[in-house]
Amino acid sequence: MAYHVHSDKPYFDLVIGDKTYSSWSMRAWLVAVQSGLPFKEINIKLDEKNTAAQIAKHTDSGKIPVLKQGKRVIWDSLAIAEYLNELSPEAKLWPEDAGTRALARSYAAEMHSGFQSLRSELSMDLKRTQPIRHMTEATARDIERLLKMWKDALKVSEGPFLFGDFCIADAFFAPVVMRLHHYGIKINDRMVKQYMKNIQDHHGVQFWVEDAKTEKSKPIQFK
Ligand SMILES: N[C@@H](CCC(=O)N[C@@H](CS)C(=O)NCC(=O)O)C(=O)O
Repeated sequence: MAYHVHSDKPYFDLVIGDKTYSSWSMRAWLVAVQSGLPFKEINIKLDEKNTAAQIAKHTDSGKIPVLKQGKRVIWDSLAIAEYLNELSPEAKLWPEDAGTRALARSYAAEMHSGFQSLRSELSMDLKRTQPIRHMTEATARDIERLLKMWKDALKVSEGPFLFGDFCIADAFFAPVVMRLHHYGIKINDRMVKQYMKNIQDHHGVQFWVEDAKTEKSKPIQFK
């Protein structure tokens, strides 16, 4: 996909995994797209014999996504998102109001460190077409929590995204929206349904999903 690599002079490189499976990569990539800065994508196939060696060329952390800018190496999706916010303040990657910004950061942080059960049982798979047959109570609780958080935010902002305009918190929840969709989780709330549609219609998400369709990858599980 060309539009985020259009410049001869990319501002940074972003090392990411398979678009079909790598939810952490998707988060950082969406923030990168939203930053409006041209960047070059470096793709690594996950779960291959040489994956660790490929990742080690870019970071000692053993994980992607990784942002590289000259000698600077930033790893972990949340650190990358914060750095992009500093590189591109005009993109308003966090809400402008301090209170709303703090709340949006709480949302992103909870997604970043929580929802373990949901993440492992509904591992992101953009090629999945089968609804989930059985769900543990822990995952059902995670989904309940998630929907409550989204409803609370949307009631105040009235959309189109959690805090009005698309922000880092939305990028962090985008892979979960895809999971709920691909695992056939029934959503009754009108506002939440509309939010999920808005995420899926976001230009960055659409580009990501299109790229995933053309990707050849074997089924793997990442949380
Ligand atoms: N907390 C990290 C998690 C990163 C992570 O777990 N990435 C997975 C891919 S989605 C990875 O690099 N796994 C290494 C491997 O599969 O070898 C972040 O936010 O960036």
